[in-house]
Amino acid sequence: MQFPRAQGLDFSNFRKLAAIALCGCLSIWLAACGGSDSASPPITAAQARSTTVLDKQTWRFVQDDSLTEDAALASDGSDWGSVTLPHSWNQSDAASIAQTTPTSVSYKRGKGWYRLEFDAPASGATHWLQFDGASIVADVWLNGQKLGQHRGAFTKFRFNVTDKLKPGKNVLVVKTDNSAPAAGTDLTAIVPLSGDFNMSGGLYRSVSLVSTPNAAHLALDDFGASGVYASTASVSGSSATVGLRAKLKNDGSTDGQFVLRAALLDTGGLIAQSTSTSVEAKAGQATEVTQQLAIGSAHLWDGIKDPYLYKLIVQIEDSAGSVLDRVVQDYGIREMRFDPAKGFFLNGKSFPLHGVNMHQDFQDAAWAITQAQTDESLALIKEIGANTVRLAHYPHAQYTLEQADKMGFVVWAELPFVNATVVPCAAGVATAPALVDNAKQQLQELIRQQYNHASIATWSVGNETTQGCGFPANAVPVLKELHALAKVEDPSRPTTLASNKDNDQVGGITDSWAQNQYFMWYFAQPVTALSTLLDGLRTSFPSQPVGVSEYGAGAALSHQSDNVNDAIGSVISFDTSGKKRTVYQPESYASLVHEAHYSLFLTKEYLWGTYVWNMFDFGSGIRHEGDIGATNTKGLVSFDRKTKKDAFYFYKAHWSSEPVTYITERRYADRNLPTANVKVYSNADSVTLSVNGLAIGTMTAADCQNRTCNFGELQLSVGDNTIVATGAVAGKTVTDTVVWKLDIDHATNLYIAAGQVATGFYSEAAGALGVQRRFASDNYFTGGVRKNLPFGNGQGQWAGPLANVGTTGVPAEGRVWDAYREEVSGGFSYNFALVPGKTYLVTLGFMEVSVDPGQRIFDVLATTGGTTTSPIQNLDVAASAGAKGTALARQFPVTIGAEGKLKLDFVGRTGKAMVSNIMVSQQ
Ligand code: GCB
Repeated sequence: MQFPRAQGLDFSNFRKLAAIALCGCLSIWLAACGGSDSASPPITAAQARSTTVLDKQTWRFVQDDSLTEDAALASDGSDWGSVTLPHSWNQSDAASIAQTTPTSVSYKRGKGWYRLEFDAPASGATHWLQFDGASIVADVWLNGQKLGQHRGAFTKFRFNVTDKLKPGKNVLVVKTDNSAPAAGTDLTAIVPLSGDFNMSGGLYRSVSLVSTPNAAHLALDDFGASGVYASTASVSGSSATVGLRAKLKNDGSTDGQFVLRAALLDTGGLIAQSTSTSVEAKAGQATEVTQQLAIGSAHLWDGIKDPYLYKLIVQIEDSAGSVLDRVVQDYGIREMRFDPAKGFFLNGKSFPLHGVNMHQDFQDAAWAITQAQTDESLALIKEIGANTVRLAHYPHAQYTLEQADKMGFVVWAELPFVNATVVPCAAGVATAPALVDNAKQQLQELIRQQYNHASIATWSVGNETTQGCGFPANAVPVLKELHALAKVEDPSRPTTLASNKDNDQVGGITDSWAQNQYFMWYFAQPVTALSTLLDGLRTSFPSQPVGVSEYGAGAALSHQSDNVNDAIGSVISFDTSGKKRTVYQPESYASLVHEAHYSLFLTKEYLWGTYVWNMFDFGSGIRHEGDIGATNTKGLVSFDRKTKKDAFYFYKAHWSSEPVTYITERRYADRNLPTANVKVYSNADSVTLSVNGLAIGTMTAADCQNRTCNFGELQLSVGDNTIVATGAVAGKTVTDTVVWKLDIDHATNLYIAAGQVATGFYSEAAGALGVQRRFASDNYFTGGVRKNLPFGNGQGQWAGPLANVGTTGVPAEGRVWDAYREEVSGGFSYNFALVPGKTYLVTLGFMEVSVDPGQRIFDVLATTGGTTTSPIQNLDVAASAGAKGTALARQFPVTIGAEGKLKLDFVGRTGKAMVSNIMVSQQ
């Protein structure tokens, strides 16, 4: 056969392809679009690759760790359950139950067996069983014959079953194993070895049968990829060049002559550019063809504002022009650049990336999410106005990437090399070569499978591997190897990694990098400390662009606060019985964390991107915190996607072009104090506030620094307080309304749990006025510092005995004693607004847990109507109570002066003054 030279265009053929691409499928094309190209015979299904999705057939399933391979293969599955895909046996444990119980629920890790009977395809020259993802290890048999094993929970893999399919009925058996990587098991050689997320088990993505009409095909055996690799080689003005590599695999028994034809079609179906190359492919071999498509007037993919996508069509034809195989994908032409001083650039323009992280799970689904659930998640990310998403901590589904391309999100894609580098963790144990091989395999799968997505800006080779034991020896060389491999696989994209410590050791390994830092959360330090850290990295690694890959705070929907302004350090995280636990997670504290971080980021031009951890609450069996179990609560949106937390609207006010005017703390509806601070997130020109129809005030955009309008303290009335915020934007208005209720007891009397950050946890039985008496969190203070008792039981309560609580005058509820306010120097005070002329009984609760008698002696002064008295003098709590952990009460009456104020000063004589709780009851 003569070796044909590069051919000219066959426009009629490509018009047909365009029609298919636009109409979505052949049958629709025949019905709706066929008229446009009636001169050419329609392409028949037999000419192109066919994919039969097997998901909705009847899969038999059993989760049984004791089932042997022989027994499983011998079973006809009739005594197993019936499921459809996507499926995970973790749909109904941690991802579901934990949401309704505050206790921690673990998730089942073990072995699940699937069995499917399916019919062989009617035609085709090669056949492939394709698994889009099976967790973690998958062993696959067809008709009793082992096809192989895949190791890695997130990537696509295929088996060539051309010679193994039988005419008629075939039996597929799959074992998936998501067991934890216990020491001595094979699972210790598969990444990830650990992580703050659940490794759901099962066939949680799609399974399909792919058939090609000819033995020559675009390589289906190339790490699960499409066999086609496109990247934007250059963009200059309006012209661009797209570089293509295609792998042609000839699985036939004879050598052949083929034409490889490629084209980019615009959204109108017109060919923007095309090319074709003649190629000889030897029997049984793969041949790589490189091509270029130069486009004179390219419409660029430009992020969320214009995510323009061409259709990339690559096909193999025989020398007579018949199509033998074809790959059709969306393709966006764009140029991305990371600058160490100026951040990220898209298509030559500065484009600061602001966005969110997300995992691939969903409440009641675990990892077995539907496309509709992915759509729901991405729609929320679009709504908030993010322009980038970090798909943590592993390769996400192809569908997610396709949607990210379409919606214009810039994507951080990641290898699941997370935290641990070796199991078991023991001195001198080195990272296993088999683990490194597996990480490399998964990296090649990630890059090849996701190569063509316009959205992907960077490949991350690891997350917090500095935490693994044996650092740096066990992680640094591996990160270097992975970086080098990523550059070979895809020289066009920079690598990155997420680091949280030992930055001097991991800095400089990858092209760019980013920080996971939880100031104000895990560290009791303000964001100024983060600022110093980032500026330091900028100086130490001047040529490596730095970003912030994670920051955030837990927010429990049922936890609220009266005042979080000095709460840094009192919201602490600690482990008990292996569970990560941050007990009190007021939503408003998380909001404060986000406000502080984001306003800092806006001052740092060099940051290439910042990513909130996390867009959604997600399943994490190692956790038990806030008000739910087995869940990381740092989401801006709840696990079921139904509730947007306050901080969601903070970002929406910054990022979205939609008008946002949102009153925070709507979930704190039953108020515990007679005043409330009103805070509104808004991007409006001005915001006007009213309460029960009465105008309170107007703030302009300039008053609302950081898109946050602080209206200050509002006096609430007994009953409903209907707060309305009206934002005016370009002559139009948007309003938001919340209703806060105040009962007569909490309007008249004050109950304050000093030092506490979360409100209302601490309740006494019905009070004198016949209503429940709830303690507010700390408020109305000046000076001093919040202190927690040393927790020990994992429930946020002091581990030691609590004596005397509940005796006359002292609150009985244990949690009222969990914290206290303590002097730093020069005393601290409380300032209350009370009714002039009324007499109140002030009851102060004290509990000593740290010092011995004689070491803390202080006075309490009361000032009202211009007169100061010393109702408590020389108080030595440890001596008077008799023992640590023993409650002590002191009471005194006070009649309020004409100005309606009472000031209590706590002043140390020896050591530091303190108070545990305060009750001020009108007599
Ligand atoms: C991190 C990890 C992430 C955790 C997060 C947290 O640094 O990268 O996987 O979920 O912290 O919430 O602690």
